Amino acid sequence: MYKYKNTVIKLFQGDITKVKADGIVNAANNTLLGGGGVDGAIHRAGGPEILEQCKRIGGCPTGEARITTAGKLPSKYVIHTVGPIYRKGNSREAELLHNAYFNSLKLAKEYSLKSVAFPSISTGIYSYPIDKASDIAIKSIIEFIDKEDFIEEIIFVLFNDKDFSIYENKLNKIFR
Ligand code: AR6
Repeated sequence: MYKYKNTVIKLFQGDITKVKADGIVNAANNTLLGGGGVDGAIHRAGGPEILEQCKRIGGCPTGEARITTAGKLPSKYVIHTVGPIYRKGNSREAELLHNAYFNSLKLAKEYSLKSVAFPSISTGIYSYPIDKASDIAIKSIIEFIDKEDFIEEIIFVLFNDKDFSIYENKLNKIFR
């Protein structure tokens, strides 16, 4: 557990669909109509209520975020954001990934969510290198807290050991 200003930052290894937070973030695609990875897991565990709302929303540009309720998930809301597909790093990927984190937190704040859980956006099917992506994830939340507002709790949820250790090492360096 880490603390930055008034925000508690936690790390959790495992499945984000099991996390009980006011909001969990989904690494979606521009259609918002579901897919593989964490997106598939969230829709499967949350049930059809989420997809119905996503259809009504009608898509989301890369770097932006949209919100639905969470169906059968233990959370209250799902914030769907779309990270960039990593090409060679020179197609505005860093800026778009930053925007995905930042805009997810803005939406969380608009809905007065106190706790928000993030998966590692773009580092699966969209192949963003985890070392670069984790820097952006951490910097983006710090910037949000500095510039915008505080969130009581932010949880980074990492699916595997390797990603978890990368985050743990970086957070230890920054906050300890
Ligand atoms: N809980 C937490 N993290 C998970 C889970 C889970 N249940 N499942 C996978 N991850 P990805 P992307 C991790 O591919 O790269 C979809 O088809 C995974 O190990 O889910 O942003 C969408 O519809 C990785 O570290 O998302 C888009 O088309 C991280 O979540 C596309 O994939 C992100 O991997 C988005 O690709």
